[in-house]
Amino acid sequence: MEQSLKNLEQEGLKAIHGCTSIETLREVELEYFGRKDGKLTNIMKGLKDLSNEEKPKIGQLSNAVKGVLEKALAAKLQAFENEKLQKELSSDFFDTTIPGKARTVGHIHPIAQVQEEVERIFSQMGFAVMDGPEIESEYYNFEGLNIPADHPARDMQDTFFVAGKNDEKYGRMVLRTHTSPVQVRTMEKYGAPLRVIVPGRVFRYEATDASHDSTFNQVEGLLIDKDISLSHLKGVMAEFLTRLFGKPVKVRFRPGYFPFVEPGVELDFSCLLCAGKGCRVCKHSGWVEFMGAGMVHENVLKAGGIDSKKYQGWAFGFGLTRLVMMRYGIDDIRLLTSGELRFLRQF
Ligand code: FA5
Repeated sequence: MEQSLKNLEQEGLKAIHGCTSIETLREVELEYFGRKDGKLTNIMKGLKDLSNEEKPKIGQLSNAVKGVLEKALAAKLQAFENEKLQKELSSDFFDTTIPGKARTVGHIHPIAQVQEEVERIFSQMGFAVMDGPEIESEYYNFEGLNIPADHPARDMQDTFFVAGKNDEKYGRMVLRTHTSPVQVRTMEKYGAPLRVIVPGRVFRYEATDASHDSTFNQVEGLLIDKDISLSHLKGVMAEFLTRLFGKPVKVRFRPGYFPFVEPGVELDFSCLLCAGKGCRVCKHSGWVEFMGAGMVHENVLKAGGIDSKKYQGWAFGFGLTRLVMMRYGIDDIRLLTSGELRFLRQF
């Protein structure tokens, strides 16, 4: 009995050490300690049948064997668990000494930056910011603005036509050549009084050069109320440009022609570079050409459903892209839509 217990211990240790996985270790544990038919369990169960002389000796020995095997099982289990942990750690290894990867953060395009500033200043003066479709009908782009189909003023803006429907009232579809179509749209929608600006993209079938692009941005302004005159426009624009440039700016009117205003004007502002003395930027005139404007034509008010006997107002339209060029001293308009990051990262 004594010998077979010693053999069992050796055999058990060998089986434990030979295990290659937790699963096989569980099998060995069952083989020796299984409640029903474990090799050691059976010996322990048989202790009661031994003689009084043998009982304590064999009892002690089997407890010792049990202890040795249990210890070996626990050590082997621990070894497997350590191995598993080690594997997990090495696959998830995170080297805290490696320098971090810098995340690049984008920024707002210079045209959008200036547009936001323009919107902020006009909002402070009580103007609402409106929007309109870039694909527009001939009616809103021309007829509604007092430019009939056979009028030579149609040639002032070379137009991209969009293939498709040709409605009897609204005509063909075009890429809007200016933001002015939103004048009639907002009058129809909101009536008078009105105080809005409309920033947006416009398109012209034009050859491009350093100061002309075929896609550019404009800002339209429209104010309709009682007893409105061009002197209000002069005051609003002088205030707007002064806030935008952060120094006092003067404005002046020259006669201008646009079919949708009467009278029509061109507005210039005093050159900021030379303070009116004359330089290369203002072509030595002391003034920079800025925008077209005028009192809204009676026919346009009519198209917008506004009673011209009660209300009148003015409208203006300036090139936002050109303003951005002036603001940042950009000498080629095409850079702004080139997607060239080395250029854009400067702003
Ligand atoms: C107009 O588009 C009129 N709708 C403006 C207007 C509105 C007048 C309301 C009266 C009342 P004009 O074609 O001049 O006007 O264009 C206005 C501005 O857009 C110009 O002053 C210029 O700054 C800019 N612009 C015109 N063509 C180009 C172009 N090809 N590239 C970049 N900017 C341009």
